[in-house]
Amino acid sequence: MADNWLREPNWSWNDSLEPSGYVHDWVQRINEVESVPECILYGAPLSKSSISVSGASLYPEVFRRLWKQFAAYNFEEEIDLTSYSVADAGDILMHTTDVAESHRRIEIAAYALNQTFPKSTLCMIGGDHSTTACAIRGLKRSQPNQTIGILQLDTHLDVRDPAEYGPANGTPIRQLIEGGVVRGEHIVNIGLHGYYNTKQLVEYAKRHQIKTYSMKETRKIGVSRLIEQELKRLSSETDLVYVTVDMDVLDISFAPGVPAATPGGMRTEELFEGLLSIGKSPAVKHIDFVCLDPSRDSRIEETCRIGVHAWLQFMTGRIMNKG
Ligand SMILES: [Mn+2]
Repeated sequence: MADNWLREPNWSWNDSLEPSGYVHDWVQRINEVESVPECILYGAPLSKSSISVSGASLYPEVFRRLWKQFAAYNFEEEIDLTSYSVADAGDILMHTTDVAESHRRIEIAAYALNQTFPKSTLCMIGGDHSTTACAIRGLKRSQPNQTIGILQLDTHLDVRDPAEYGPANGTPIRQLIEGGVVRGEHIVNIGLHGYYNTKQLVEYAKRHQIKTYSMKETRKIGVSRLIEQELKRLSSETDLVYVTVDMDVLDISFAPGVPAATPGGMRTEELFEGLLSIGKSPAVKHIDFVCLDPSRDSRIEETCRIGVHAWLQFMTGRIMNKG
């Protein structure tokens, strides 16, 4: 059937003889679950749409290989992750060369997952940042009368002109505004800093009332406090919130595997703390993690490990929200 492009992921690393208490023993394949999962994971392995060369399409597979090294238990919060049900729906099959067709498939997959599992939290593993625009369009198509708010953790505004760059990783937010999918005032960007957004792009964001917080302001208020405050505001003004985590929000010294990471960015412990708060918010319907490129990462795969840890923090927050 052409309306579902999801394919079984490579689970060969996950085969173990007996349950060991690690993440791969906890996450189930979607066709194995008996009741509706609380969270559904799916991969969007696309980076042909990246403005600079990117191997982010490789991340969903590396993500699933590395999670084998993480216990399904959060030591700091004393939380057993296995009390939360997570199903892996696999990766969306990408077209070999046709980026527009691949984008269409991501939109359809997000739509279909939301239609089938309206109560589950969705989590997309990218891919470059162009995939976010597709997932949000899919969500909107599934719930056309619902207003969507976006919380974006990013070094960039991602409002470059689609007329010039096309549906690339520098344009997703502007695509959504111009497409009438999300209103500028329902978008919050946290993590901006330094010299990575031109004055013209900042002016575009102001004109469309995108709410922005620099790293400096974020640190002054506190990452968690700011995120909690903005999620509360977004949830009072919109029906559901989509969170997009561009891993380039991280400081370059933490993230060799994110080609667009920059000096002066977020520290890992700040990102982890923020994701706990995001996980705790009942307003969050969908989250994604994008722009992590395993082909640029160090030999010890440090950035990809940060990516898995970041996702687990969100999961921990989800369980804390359940109470
Ligand atoms: Mn971005």
